[in-house]
Amino acid sequence: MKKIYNEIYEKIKEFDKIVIARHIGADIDALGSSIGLKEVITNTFPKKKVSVIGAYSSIFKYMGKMDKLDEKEIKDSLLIVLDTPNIVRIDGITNPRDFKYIIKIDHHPEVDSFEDIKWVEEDASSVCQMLIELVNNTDLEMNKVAAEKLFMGVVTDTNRFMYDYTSPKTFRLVGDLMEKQELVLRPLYDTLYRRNLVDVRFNGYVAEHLNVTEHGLGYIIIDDETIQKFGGDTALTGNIIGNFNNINEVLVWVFFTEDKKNNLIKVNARSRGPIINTSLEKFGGGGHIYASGARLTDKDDIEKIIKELDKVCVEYKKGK
Ligand SMILES: [Mn+2]
Repeated sequence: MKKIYNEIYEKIKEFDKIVIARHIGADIDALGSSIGLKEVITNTFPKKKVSVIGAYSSIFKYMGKMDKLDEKEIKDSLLIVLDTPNIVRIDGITNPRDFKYIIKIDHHPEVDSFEDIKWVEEDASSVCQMLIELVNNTDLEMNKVAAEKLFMGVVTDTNRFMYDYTSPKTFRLVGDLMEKQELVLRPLYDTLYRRNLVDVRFNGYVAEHLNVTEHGLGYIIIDDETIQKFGGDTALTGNIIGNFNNINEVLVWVFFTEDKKNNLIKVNARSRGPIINTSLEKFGGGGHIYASGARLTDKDDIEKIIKELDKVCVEYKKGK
């Protein structure tokens, strides 16, 4: 293991221009890891030019701003891809191989091999956790700004240290970080978890209208009219989907959200047992085993996904 820390560190040291990318539909682990790593690199090597690319996230605006990719510099730059297993999900880059050198750091099951060196650990709680580990084992220098971003990524990807991937190592890394960087938790948790009333009302709407099959699949189709009624932002579903965990009658839950502007249906699925990413891969999506998504252009796929995930629940119950 030691070797990979060093290889990554040496490449970061070698390049003057570094571009950091992460997955589309960024979550806090993706944003925290990319912005946190930029902070760590510029803190250690102030002369390097480091750019974090990808779409700006308005719902997570507190995580920070994005940089512009300078096309002319691609061929001389090091690309670091975080939290993203496949090329089509890298936000802002179509041909990663145009970069001079590519490092992939990820905790998703592997899909595409596009990198020169990789550090993929499926049982790491988050990429943010992996980066704390990387910094601890190299001459990269942490600071408080980076520590806060990385901490928030660990907290959210583990759902406040609840998911199975939360390990003794997670607590050791985070505990040590908290102590050394004097992290104060209250403002960080306020940033992450304070909600707008519209989210709470939307949560109530979904709770009220969720269909639940006898096998434990919860599903809801949220049309554009409903989205407009709650303010018009389709990202709203992502804010509340985590609230439907730990319900006796619901094993897997999936939200289909109409995105009229982009003419597609966003699929957001979660599970508290059955493996669901393989099901969504059949519809061009994917993700983690318990948290996956897809984007549909064909409305007929909605019914197919409902059937597929219901079957997954049946098989899971049989196996128990
Ligand atoms: Mn992640």
